[in-house]
Amino acid sequence: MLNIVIFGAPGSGKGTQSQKLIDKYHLMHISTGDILRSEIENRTELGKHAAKFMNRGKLVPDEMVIDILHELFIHKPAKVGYILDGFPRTLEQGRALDDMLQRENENIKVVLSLEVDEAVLTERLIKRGEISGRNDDTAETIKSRLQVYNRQTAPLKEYYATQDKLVNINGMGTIDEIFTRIEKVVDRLDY
Ligand code: B4P
Repeated sequence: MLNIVIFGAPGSGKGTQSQKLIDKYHLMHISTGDILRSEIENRTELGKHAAKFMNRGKLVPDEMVIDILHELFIHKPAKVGYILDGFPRTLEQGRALDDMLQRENENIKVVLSLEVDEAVLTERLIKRGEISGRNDDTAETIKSRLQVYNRQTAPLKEYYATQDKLVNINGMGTIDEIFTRIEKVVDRLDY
């Protein structure tokens, strides 16, 4: 199966490029951010708890997102593969993901890390906040999310580099230019 992790700081284009990957390769999209936002919108207990973290630019506790993933893997098996967007975000989540996939005799084929300068990230997120009104796209929260990324999420790059799965993608330029770089990597994979 073609299981891809799309990785990068907030605003690096994970959601945007995931959509293009789904269209071309027919993968099943798993975005923990989208799932959590839908829980908030539906005012579920999980959503109310998650909002306390997300609105401050913090990560939602590992056990919460790992449980969500677990349920999805059981009830929504992918045919071609998964595109994991925004998960894993901590080493603990990375290890849990490897365990879940291993139980199905599956693994991650590649981790695409979108590399974007912080000034560009901030600019993109502020723009999105103005258009969408997303609660976590405010100047103060963006700063906190970038710090959280550098402290808790970026160490996963080393984890995947050691497994020889990490590919850095230049995430600057137009959406199509970036996707062309991604296609070159994915089309070379054996799956
Ligand atoms: P996410 O929904 O994953 O939020 P994100 O990182 O900001 O999204 P993304 O990176 O996909 O946005 P994109 O660049 O596509 O998570 C939100 C929150 O949920 C987290 O902060 C955390 O609290 C919680 N959470 C989620 N998963 C979790 C987990 N596993 N563990 C714990 N907590 C978790 O888009 C950004 C903007 O840039 C868009 O407006 C887009 O149009 C624009 N853009 C994209 N590419 C562009 C380009 N090439 N040029 C110009 N603009 C571009």
